[in-house]
Amino acid sequence: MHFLDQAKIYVSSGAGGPGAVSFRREKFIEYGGPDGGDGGKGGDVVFEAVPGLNTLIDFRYTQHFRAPRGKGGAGSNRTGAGGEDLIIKVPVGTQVLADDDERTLLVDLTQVGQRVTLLEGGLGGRGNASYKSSTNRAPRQHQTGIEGEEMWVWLRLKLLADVGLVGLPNAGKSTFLNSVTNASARVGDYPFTTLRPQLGVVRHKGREFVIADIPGLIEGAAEGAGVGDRFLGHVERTGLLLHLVDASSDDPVEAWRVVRGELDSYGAGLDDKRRAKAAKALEKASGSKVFPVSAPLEEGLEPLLDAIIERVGSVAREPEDAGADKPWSPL
Ligand SMILES: Nc1nc2c(ncn2[C@@H]2O[C@H](COP(=O)(O)OP(=O)(O)OP(=O)(O)O)[C@@H](O)[C@H]2O)c(=O)[nH]1
Ligand SMILES: [Mg+2]
Repeated sequence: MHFLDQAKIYVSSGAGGPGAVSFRREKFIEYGGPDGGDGGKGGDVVFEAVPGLNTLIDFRYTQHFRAPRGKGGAGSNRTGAGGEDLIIKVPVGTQVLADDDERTLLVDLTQVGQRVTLLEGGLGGRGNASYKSSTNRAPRQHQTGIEGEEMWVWLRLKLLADVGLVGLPNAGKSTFLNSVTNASARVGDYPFTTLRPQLGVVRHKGREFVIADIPGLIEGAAEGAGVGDRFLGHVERTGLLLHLVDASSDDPVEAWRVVRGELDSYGAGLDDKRRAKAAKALEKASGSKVFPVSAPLEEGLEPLLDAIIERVGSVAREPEDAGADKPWSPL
């Protein structure tokens, strides 16, 4: 199956049906009065996340999606039928983005069966029956129905895997995927055998999880080298990254470093994202401010120390009266 993780489509909701102008005509009933019904509502445009799909390829062939309009109202106070909602089925992990410079996120479909209405159909117009009043017993007024809405949107698929597989090209990622999952990814003794993300399901000790294999990263991937970091979005949402390093390479440590570097320079940084998320969750649970730090990398230490100083301010001594030349001892 072909893989496509971005597509631009046009969507429009249905216009409301027009209200009817009609008068009751029956034998023996004079001045039967207005009985034109309201128009039906136009169809909505709805996105639904469905299982078993992992590509947006279908949207390469069909780009226009129009929900039908509502039917017109009719005599005898009959309301027009509503236009059916247009359900656009997309893979789980699809985001719908506005066609603006910021690519504003409109819809994020992360769960199977999730349905989100993007555009509402227009309301049906009022029929003339609804204009009847004590002063106007034979109104000819009616409404035509509200227009639908239309827009161009981007679909972006971010595969939802539990584990993301990263590493240099030719590190053995696809071989690993094939050996632990049901996948049959292409393996080759040359870089960039894998050009698009692959998913595999691991069944281990009664548990199941999904691994995503993405094309290899090379130095400069964040700036577009190789196939770039285009596919890192697919492992952005995984809870865990599995970094595969070829132990037989000339310099495995350097290989590890290159990939780490690319992960760090990707967008806001995959690491930072995860760290920020964890920090936020901790903050929420504890009600205290959380300071993410890495002691070995000496990251985040400064703000933490600043905050400590702020709080213990009155007892923190100036360095000169701390007896700096004597080694510290608890006794
Ligand atoms: N000796 C040995 N060779 C391996 C191992 N795993 C993979 N290989 C070989 O390494 C080469 C690359 O394997 P792939 O699985 O295609 O590597 P990849 O990381 O998916 O490569 P790209 O998709 O190109 O980024 C192939 O020739 C594999 O047969 C391993 O554990 N040991
Ligand atoms: Mg591969």
